[in-house]
Amino acid sequence: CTSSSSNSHSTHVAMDANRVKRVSIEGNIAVGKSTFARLLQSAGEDWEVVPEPIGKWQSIDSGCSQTASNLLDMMYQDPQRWSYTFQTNSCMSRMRTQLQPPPERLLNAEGVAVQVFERSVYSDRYIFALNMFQLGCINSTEWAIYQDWHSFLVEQFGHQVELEGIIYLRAPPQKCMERLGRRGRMEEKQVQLDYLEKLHGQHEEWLIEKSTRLHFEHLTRVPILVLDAGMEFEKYLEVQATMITQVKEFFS
Ligand code: DCP
Repeated sequence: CTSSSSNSHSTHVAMDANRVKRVSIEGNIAVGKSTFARLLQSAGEDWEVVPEPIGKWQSIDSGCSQTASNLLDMMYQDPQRWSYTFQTNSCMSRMRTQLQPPPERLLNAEGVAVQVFERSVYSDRYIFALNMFQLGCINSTEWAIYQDWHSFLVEQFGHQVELEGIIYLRAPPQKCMERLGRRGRMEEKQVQLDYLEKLHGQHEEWLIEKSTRLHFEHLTRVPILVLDAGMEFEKYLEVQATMITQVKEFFS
């Protein structure tokens, strides 16, 4: 089996890392991160929204078989067997996305570009991987290995994976459950409210109570904007406008 990848783009600037502002949108499964990211994109700011590479997790080409594997599905079907593999893959694909330089056209007059990500390498670790470890789906050996390579990579990439801000879309787990049901992603059909409650708890500990033990000094200083995503903001223009104003003020 062979595989290769390349991420060089001639239309992208090789810019000094500290001239890119990276912001991540965090929040429970199905809270509406993609919807909110699209809203931000259309809000007129020159921000690049970088979607989560979920399609890659649903279709992994091993190069050795006729059909691609759906690792997201495998993880939900047999979390004990596949959680470590899934978390490794999701974090690696996100690292790659987070390291992509923004297109040149996004530079503002001061030579700064803003990139908005759906989630980050930090929620991969402090929300999902940690949760799977606490649930016993990642064992202590896997957890030690995960943390080791995660810290190593984040430290090696330094500024290139640091965030300048976090937007936390906060909503009751019950609301996320309803939205999850409505969107009907095949792989998530057995997700229970209980699981969303645990993930909600992880978000709260990290972003509100600040009791999660973080391993990166810069992360303890990142400003966090908490937005109430309990309302159906997709439907209501006034709610959208208020949220966008809050974001603009936060980053001005
Ligand atoms: N996932 C996971 N572990 C990660 C990242 C994601 O298990 N480290 C899973 C949870 C979901 C799917 O991947 O089943 C996508 O989750 P997200 O919450 O990141 O994205 P959504 O598409 O649910 O976000 P939203 O509906 O808020 O746009």
